[in-house]
Amino acid sequence: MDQEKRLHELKEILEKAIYDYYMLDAPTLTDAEYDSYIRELIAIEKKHPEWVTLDSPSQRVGGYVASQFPKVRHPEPMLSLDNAFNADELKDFDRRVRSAAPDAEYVVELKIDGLTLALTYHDGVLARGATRGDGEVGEEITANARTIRAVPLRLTMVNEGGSGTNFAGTMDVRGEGYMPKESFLKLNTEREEEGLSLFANPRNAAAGSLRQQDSTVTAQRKLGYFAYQLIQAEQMGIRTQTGVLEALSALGFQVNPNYNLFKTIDEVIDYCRRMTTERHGFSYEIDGLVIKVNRFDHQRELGFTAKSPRWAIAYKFPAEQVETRVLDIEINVGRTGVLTPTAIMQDVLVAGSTVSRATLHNLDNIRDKDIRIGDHVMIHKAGDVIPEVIKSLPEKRSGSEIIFHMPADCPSCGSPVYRLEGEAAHRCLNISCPSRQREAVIHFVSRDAMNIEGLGPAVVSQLLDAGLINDASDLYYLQYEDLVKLERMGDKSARNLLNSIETSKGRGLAPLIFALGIRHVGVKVGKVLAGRYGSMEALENTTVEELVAIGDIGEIMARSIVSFFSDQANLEFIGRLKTAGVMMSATRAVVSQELAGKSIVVTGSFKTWERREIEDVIELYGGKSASSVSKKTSLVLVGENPGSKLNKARELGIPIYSEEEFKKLIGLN
Ligand code: 3B8
Repeated sequence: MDQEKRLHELKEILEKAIYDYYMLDAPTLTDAEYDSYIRELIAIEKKHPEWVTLDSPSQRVGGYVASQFPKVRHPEPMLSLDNAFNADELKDFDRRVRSAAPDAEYVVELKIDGLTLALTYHDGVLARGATRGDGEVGEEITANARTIRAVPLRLTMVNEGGSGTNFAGTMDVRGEGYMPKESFLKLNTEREEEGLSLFANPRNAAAGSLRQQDSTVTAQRKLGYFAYQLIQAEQMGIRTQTGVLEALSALGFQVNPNYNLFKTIDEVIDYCRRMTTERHGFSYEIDGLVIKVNRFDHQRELGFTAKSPRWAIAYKFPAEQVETRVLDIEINVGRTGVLTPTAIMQDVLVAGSTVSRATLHNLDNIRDKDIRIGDHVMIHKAGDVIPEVIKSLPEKRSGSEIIFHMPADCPSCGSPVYRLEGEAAHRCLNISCPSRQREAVIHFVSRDAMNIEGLGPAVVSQLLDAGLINDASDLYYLQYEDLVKLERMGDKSARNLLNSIETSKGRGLAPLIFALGIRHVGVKVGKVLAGRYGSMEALENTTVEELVAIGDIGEIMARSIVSFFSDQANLEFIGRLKTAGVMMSATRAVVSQELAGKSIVVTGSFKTWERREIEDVIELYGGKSASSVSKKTSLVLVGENPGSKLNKARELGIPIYSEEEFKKLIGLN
């Protein structure tokens, strides 16, 4: 067959496979098939380098198949648990359970803060260990799983009372791999002495340990494992979750002993309260409790949603507050010139990781909470992630605390700092302020923007300090010889960096618009503008009226956009990008034209897609998604729990499509 024709055919097959896998969650090729097509494609491209394009699936290999571990498909998808954060949400759960299984009983287990690890036994012998991955496909880490002492390599024979466990065939066990607190602290102490980067929490440390190429390293990390699920339990005659835990224990697994059976949700809630205060009393971290309907027949009645069992829920402990001290307040100057005060604090462990900095947002916040340098403060993690100062503890002051003042001059460039009318923020208005430029470059290369890998804040600083770049456009003119001269930049990282910079040229119009850092223009608006204008040039020539007429864009945003494109310096910046070959028009990969010319409004939730994926699906089939129903709407796609858009569609007589009908329309089933 003609090589060029085969190349196109392979690309089509592979693109469809990626689409089916990542967008539809419905894989059509096995990993082995995918790999074999990719190898064939790469072989042709090697012979004909002139045929390689930036959008070839071969270019993705680094991204998707980067892992060193083989992928394995789980025998049953590994689902995740729904969360409950308070007693009311537990009662809601109970109501749902009771409507299907009125006399259900609950087993409550500790929720170990580790990572799910699936073990497969053949004829009683450990054959495979796999991480959760995306729930469908995980990574095979058998050699590393074998190093965990709590993981039996061979199951114990249990043959009492005739209910002998049959080892012939396959047994799949799931549980939580974790790192005990003591091992975690010891590991980080050692790493600190060796000048290595520290793990933020035991869970990350456990994950890092299981993903070691060298399993002797994993062995030294002293991981634990608690088993809680046995896929073939039913076939083995087991009828309850407590039965599973007992059987696992008899087979030689470690089962966490702190589980309890309760008849009512009130007892469960009492227990949750008690464990919330006792949560730190274990030698491993727990982040909540798992509540499961005990009997399998009840579980079956309840079934599953797309992502989670309806018969179980995770009760998550409330965010923790701990005390520490503010040692200093530092100022960071951001991309838009805003001066953000940051508290530098004594290291403290909060919600599982060490924290030493927290944003204080602005001067008003510091004054409202009366936070002074030297103060004792209470901190927590907002959303369990972002460290935040809740309040100061004035009763603990010694008198030597210092009241914070915003500097009169920008700490980065020395130009005067202003507080604009009606704004909480103090700003440096100097657009060539080095700190602002640094942040602008960091934004430009970030994941949702041009997604240039290997270009973290430290490297950006190096490039700016060495005078190799003045702004982000200069990245596209960097030479290999410039890069290798930099400290800590080897031959390989220099090449990789140049590659990612090159790849980013084809990233597309929407991320590029976002990358420009126009005030008020986020990822979403970037997409709207790219979809509407199709090219940078068209956008450069737009007007406030035209922008406002789109509907998704307000007056302030429109002014900001027009003002950005009327600035000569910005146009020159874009010009340098264009000259370097950065793609300036919207050429979104469109798989087909089923939805061409259709404006589609979506409401509700869906089985096949996450809400945020649907817009991409619509675009992939040539359609446009709109946020509100109007006479111009071609159709409204309605999922579960639709909002008021459905009524509006009915009023206006817009065609309404269910998920199934929509899938038929675009030729999926
Ligand atoms: C079903 C049951 C997920 C889990 C589960 O200690 C399901 O049971 C799950 F879809 O993630 N971290 C536990 C823990 C986690 C899960 C579980 N039981 N004890 C845990």
